[in-house]
This record gives sequence, C-alpha cells and structure tokens, in this order.
Amino acid sequence: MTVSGDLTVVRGACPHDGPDTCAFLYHADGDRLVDVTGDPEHPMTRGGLCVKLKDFAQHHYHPERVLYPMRRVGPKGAGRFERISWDDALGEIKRRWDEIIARHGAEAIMPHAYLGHQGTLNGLTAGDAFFNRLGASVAEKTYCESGSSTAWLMTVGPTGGLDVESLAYARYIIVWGMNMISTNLHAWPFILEAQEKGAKVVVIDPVRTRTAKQADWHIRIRPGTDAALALGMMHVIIGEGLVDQDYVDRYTLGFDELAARATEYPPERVAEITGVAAEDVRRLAREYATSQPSAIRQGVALERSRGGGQAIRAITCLPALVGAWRHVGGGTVEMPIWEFPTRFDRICRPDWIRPGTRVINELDLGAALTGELGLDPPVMSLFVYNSNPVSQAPAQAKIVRGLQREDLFTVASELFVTDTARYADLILPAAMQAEQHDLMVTWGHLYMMLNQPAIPVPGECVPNVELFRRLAKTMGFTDAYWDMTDDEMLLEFYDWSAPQLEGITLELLKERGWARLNVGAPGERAPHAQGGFKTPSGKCEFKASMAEQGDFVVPVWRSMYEDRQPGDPIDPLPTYIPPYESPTSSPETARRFPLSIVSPKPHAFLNTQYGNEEQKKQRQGGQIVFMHPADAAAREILPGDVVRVFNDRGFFEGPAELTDDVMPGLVLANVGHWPSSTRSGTSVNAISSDRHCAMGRAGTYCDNLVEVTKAPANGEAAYA
Ligand SMILES: Nc1nc2c(c(=O)[nH]1)N[C@H]1C(S)=C(S)[C@@H](COP(=O)(O)OP(=O)(O)OC[C@H]3O[C@@H](n4cnc5c(=O)[nH]c(N)nc54)[C@H](O)[C@@H]3O)O[C@H]1N2
Ligand SMILES: Nc1nc2c(c(=O)[nH]1)N[C@H]1C(S)=C(S)[C@@H](COP(=O)(O)OP(=O)(O)OC[C@H]3O[C@@H](n4cnc5c(=O)[nH]c(N)nc54)[C@H](O)[C@@H]3O)O[C@H]1N2
Ligand SMILES: [Mo]
Repeated sequence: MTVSGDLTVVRGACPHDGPDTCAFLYHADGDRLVDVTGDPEHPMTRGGLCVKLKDFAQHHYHPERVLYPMRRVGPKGAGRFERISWDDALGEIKRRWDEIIARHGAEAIMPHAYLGHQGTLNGLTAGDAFFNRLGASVAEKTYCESGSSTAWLMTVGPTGGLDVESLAYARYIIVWGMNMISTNLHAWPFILEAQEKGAKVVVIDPVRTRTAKQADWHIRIRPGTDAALALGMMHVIIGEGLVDQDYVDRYTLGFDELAARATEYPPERVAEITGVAAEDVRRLAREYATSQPSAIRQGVALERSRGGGQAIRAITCLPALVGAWRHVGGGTVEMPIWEFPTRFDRICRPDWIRPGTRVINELDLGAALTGELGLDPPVMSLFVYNSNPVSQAPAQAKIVRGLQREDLFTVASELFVTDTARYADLILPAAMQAEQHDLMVTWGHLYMMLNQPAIPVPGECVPNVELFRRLAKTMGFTDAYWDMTDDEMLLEFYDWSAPQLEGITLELLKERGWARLNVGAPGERAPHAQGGFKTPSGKCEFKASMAEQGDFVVPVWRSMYEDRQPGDPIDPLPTYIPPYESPTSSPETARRFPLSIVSPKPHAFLNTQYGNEEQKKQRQGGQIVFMHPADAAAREILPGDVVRVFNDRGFFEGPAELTDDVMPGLVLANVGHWPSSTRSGTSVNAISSDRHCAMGRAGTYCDNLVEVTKAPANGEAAYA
C-alpha cells in the first residue's frame, strides 16, 4: 500500500475468468474506491485495462448489488425477495439440509459453481472442501477448457507450453479459434510486435472477427471441422518432406501411425469437410512448417463441438512435427496453469469424499433437476455460487423448468440477482474484488498475482472463502481447515518450495503485487527445445498412451476426485469426428434447421457479468443475430428485423444484422446477454444442446443447428 496525494494505492488483480488476469492499482479515498487502473509495470497489463474493466470502481457501487441475505417472497422466478439476517439464512439452510440428508442422504445436495471468480480462495474450487465434507454429490465442472485440457494432457502433458509473451519472437503465428482482441486483449501487443518484425499472422475462424480483420490472412472454416484441417496440414507436411525428422525421432511417439492417419486427409477431402480451399490447406501447411519459429495460440472455442478434443490433439501435435518447439517463440499454448505449483488436493480435500459418491456433470443441470437423468436420490437442493447457469449452461428451458420445482431448495451466493438467482429460495451476498484477499489463478500468463483489499465490504457481503467457513460452522464441522486464516490457506495451498517459486514469498507478493514464475524469460524460454514433455513417455505423444483409459475429465474440474467409471473409448491418434449437428453430418435435422450457429464471447461483457449494466449494454448492443445477407434474403429478413432463432430445444429473439463477416449458412449470436433483458426472455443457450463433446465431457455450444424466421409481432415470453 502506498499513499499518493490524498489517495491510497493498493495492489490488486483482475478477478475474472479470462486469460489476461491484469495487475490492478486500486485508488481509494478512505473507505471509498475511486478508481482502478492497470499496473504500467506489469509486462502484460502494461497500464491498460479492457472495456469490461473500464469503470470497475463504480461496479462496486452498482445500485442493484446484493448487500444482505435475502429470502424469496414471491413465486420462483418472480425476483421478489426480502432482507433477512445471516443467522436466519444459515439457520434455514441447516434446517432444510438436515431434513434432506435425513430423508434422501447428502448426495441429494448438489453444488453448482464455475469461474465467476478466479481466485485460489474464492474461485472454481472455493466450496469443494465444504461439499466433500458434507457428502454432497460431486460437481463435474466442464463448462470450459475441459475438453482442451484432456487433449493437451494426453499429447504434451501438464506443461504451460509456449509463453504468450514469447509470441513476439515468432515468425509465423496462427490464432486458431480465438477472438483475441475481445477475449485476450493483453496478448495482442506481442503479436503486433512480431508482425512489425515481419511475422505473418493467420486467424482461423468461421467469422471475420475483430481479430481476423487485423490478420494477414483470415481462413474461414466451418465450425467443428478444425481436426480435418490440422490433419490435412500434416498430410502436406509429411508428404512434402517438411517434417523435422530429427526432432520427431528424438522427442515424439507414434510418428508412423500418425503419418498413416494423415494419408486419410488429402487437401481435397479436407476442403470438402472444412470449406477451406485445397490450395489454402497446402499453402498454410507449407508456410507453417517452413517459417520458424511458428506459433499457435489455441482458443477455447475449438473445444465446443463434438470432435473438439481431437481437434486440439491434432493441433497440439503440429509443433513437434515441424520442430517449432526448438525455438523461442515456437510451439503452442492451451493455457499455462499447469506451471503453477497449486496443491489442489489440499484445497479440495478429495480425501473427504465418501467412496462411491456420485458425480453430476454441471452441463447436465437441467436433466438432473427435471428427473431426466433418473437420479436416485433426486437433487433436492442446489447451491449455486460463482456461476449463472440459466444463462451460461446449455438447454436453458430445461434448467428453468428444473429451478421452478417447488420441492427444490435453491441457494445462490451472488453479487446481483441474476436470472439464476431469481429462482433461489435464499440469496447470500458476495464480496467484490476490491473488498477481498486472494491469490489469483491465471490461465494466460506466467505471473503469480496477489489481490489485496482496498476497501471494506459493503452491507453484509462476504468473500466465498468466508461463506464456506460460516456454512462449515453451521453444519457443525470442527476440522482445522475451517479455522485457517486466508494467509494460512494460501501458504497451505501452494508448494512454496517448488523451483518455479524460488525467491517468491507471500510477503514479497504483498509488497509488489505480482511476480513472474521462475520458468525462464520470454526471450529465452523454449520449454521443449529438447523434448521434456510431461506425458507418461516424456515425449510428445502423437499416439496417446493415456487414451487406453478412455475419456477422462482432468481432476481439477471434479474436486480432484479420481474414482470414476471407465470413460468412453478414445482413438489414440488424432482424428476428425464430425459435429453432432451440421448440414452434412445430420442431414435429417438440417432439413428443418439448416443453419449452424456459434455463440462466442461478448466484447463488452465477461460472460454474463456486466450484462446488467447500462453502459456495457450500450457498448455491446442487444442480443443481435448476425447472419449472411444471402441467408437473410432467402427468408425475407431485412436489416434490423426482429428475428426468432429456434430449434426443437427452444428459441430466442433479437434484431438481425446482415453481414458477410459470417459465412453463408452460419448464424452468430453472442453468449452473455441476460435472458431477462431480451424480447423473448431467453438467450442463445435456449437453442444449445446439452450433449457433451467426445473428450473431457465439455459443452457443445458451437455444435447446434437452427432455423431463423421473422419474429411474431406479439412477442411471447418463453418461460412465463
Ligand atoms: N470480452 C470477453 N473476454 C472474455 C470472455 C468474455 O465473456 N468476454 N470470456 C473469457 C472466457 S470464460 C473464455 S473461455 C475465453 C474464450 O475466448 P475465445 O477462445 O476467444 O472463445 P470465443 O470468444 O468463444 O470464440 C472465439 C472464436 O472462435 C470462433 N469459433 C467458434 N467455433 C469454432 C470452430 O469450430 N473452429 C474455429 N476455428 N473457430 C470457431 C468464433 O467464431 C469466435 O470468433 O474468453 C475469455 N475472455
Ligand atoms: N452458448 C455458450 N455458452 C457458454 C459459452 C459459450 O461460448 N457459448 N462459454 C462457456 C464458458 S467458456 C464459460 S467459462 C461459462 C461461464 O459460465 P459462468 O461462470 O456461469 O459465467 P458468468 O456469467 O461469469 O457467471 C458467474 C456468476 O458468478 C457471480 N460472481 C462473480 N464473482 C463472485 C464471487 O466472488 N462470489 C460469488 N458467490 N459469485 C460471484 C457473477 O455475478 C455471475 O453471476 O459459460 C459457458 N457457456
Ligand atoms: Mo471459459
């Protein structure tokens, strides 16, 4: 903490689920937060914050913030609540849970959480120890990065891979399935730096995004077909002798099998599958192989269709094939969290999970609540924190139906009365970032980031970590875990003697806010120049030995719970698995619903966060339906017409915007809009299927077919 003028300056870090995890400077006037700025000294933050964080200080004072515990007074979903005390709220939770446990067993209680907050204490795993101790069902949280993490671990092991900062040293950069300027803005300057030095920047995306517009080459691809493109590149690279055979011989496993697989993907076949011209497949392969160092930044969007995991396997094999890992700036990056010595076992306490406890995947929420999964015992209580499933999970109508169940006891810990919290019986008030203490988990760079409180919490808000301490005491748990202070937890939750943390202490972080892991400087780091992959063989496994166990979810996403049924079989070699829904793979469905839809991230919201704030809504626009002029003309849709996007699962509505930024046959509608703020009372996940990807049980948000028509004149509310 320093004092500059009349203001106190406290170091913090961005709480959000995104790869940038910026270093903050909180500027406080006494107890009042007046500004939040980016730390100019942090090598990625560079003094700038993104659109979403522009008025982060005011966000803390939003008039609609939940400040006190509240009990529902109207029907479920009506959004009417009255203030109650913490004692009353905790007392009611204990009474209801005791009843449910006596009658159905503790597995009838289901936690539901994702990454509303990204801290070690308050984030993804904040409630895991509590619910494990309680004996609740284990939540499998595969909202995001699960398919890609399974694929990454099978191929190269838990390595951070290419440092995003090292992109500045690359000569050829592929941004694959990522809209970086919206979603990973602070990585973009490193690409610009490379581009200024002559690097070629390629974006592979079905949509001409903000990012694609800045690229040297935009390759349009049909959603869910990236594996075919990567295999086609291999076909050319191997066929034309562009392989780094020495690297392959020393540091990879299964080259002969991979080469045989690649023969199945000649560029002409790839063109048919992907829509990318055969000549472009060849050109991309040649340029990628011969312009070293070549780098690939993988986006999360790659995983969002049936074959997403295998696409990421294929893409992750490419750098080893051409020896890109030899160089600083070469290789590929999924996310670097694997470099951090976090002791998730100590955080989640899987040792408290009773053997045989069931696992419920969070993307099956609607199916779990409505009885479709046939669960015994049924889910009788849902505890939601750090997540907004009504908007963000697939099969929206089913979730809403489930949440309307009168016999379901729902508790939500929230900052705002979201479209999920509206259905809760109790809402508990959560703290915001300037009010709490945490060491952030980061998935886009290699810095430890500490957030320190700059102001007191308003009303009766509590950080998640304190919420679970209170719940533990309420339920009568006396373990030492619940008496640890925040600092004691942070000391326990990291291996501070790990080589990556040499010289880094909690004291140092309190003073400086952040510190780079000891993993080599961006201008020197080439983590796999000499192999050293973290797979069972120590090699880059083209043929994955871990595929023998079948599909699996990386334990971090399931409370570190390893006890599981054998997974579905997985092809040990990268392969193209067609989407569940596309004009070619499901022609029957496509007769009624001929258009593919993607639902990527909003520029001005962070998932649904800020989606209730006027300024951000204006910046983002409404639930716009972007479509190609030819598709619109065929349906007599004019620019600005309110249209309905639908399939058998549901519908949503919004104004049409006609643009050839989207390819013919494709619709784009951003995720993140609050259903309650749209004309139909629904948002894009109304049409999403709750099928899982073939790897890591990830969501298939970009693997859906729809039809679009002009909306009926009198809008009807879908879930009235
Ligand atoms: N502004 C903003 N930033 C965010 C977020 C946010 O909500 N708002 N959310 C954060 C989170 S949680 C995440 S996971 C990341 C995700 O960030 P990204 O990885 O960038 O993911 P998306 O924005 O969903 O999609 C990126 C692009 O992938 C394209 N795409 C869709 N399907 C396919 C496909 O099959 N193949 C290919 N090649 N491209 C495809 C879409 O058209 C889109 O342009 O962003 C983080 N950053
Ligand atoms: N169609 C479609 N659906 C998608 C995606 C897509 O691309 N398309 N992307 C998927 C991806 S990548 C992701 S990551 C998920 C994101 O799904 P979610 O994590 O559910 O998304 P958020 O909207 O960020 O919801 C987080 C909620 O937590 C609350 N919150 C924030 N901080 C705190 C806190 O400290 N304590 C408590 N108790 N609550 C807090 C916020 O107010 C917010 O309501 O969505 C997935 N859904
Ligand atoms: Mo995400």
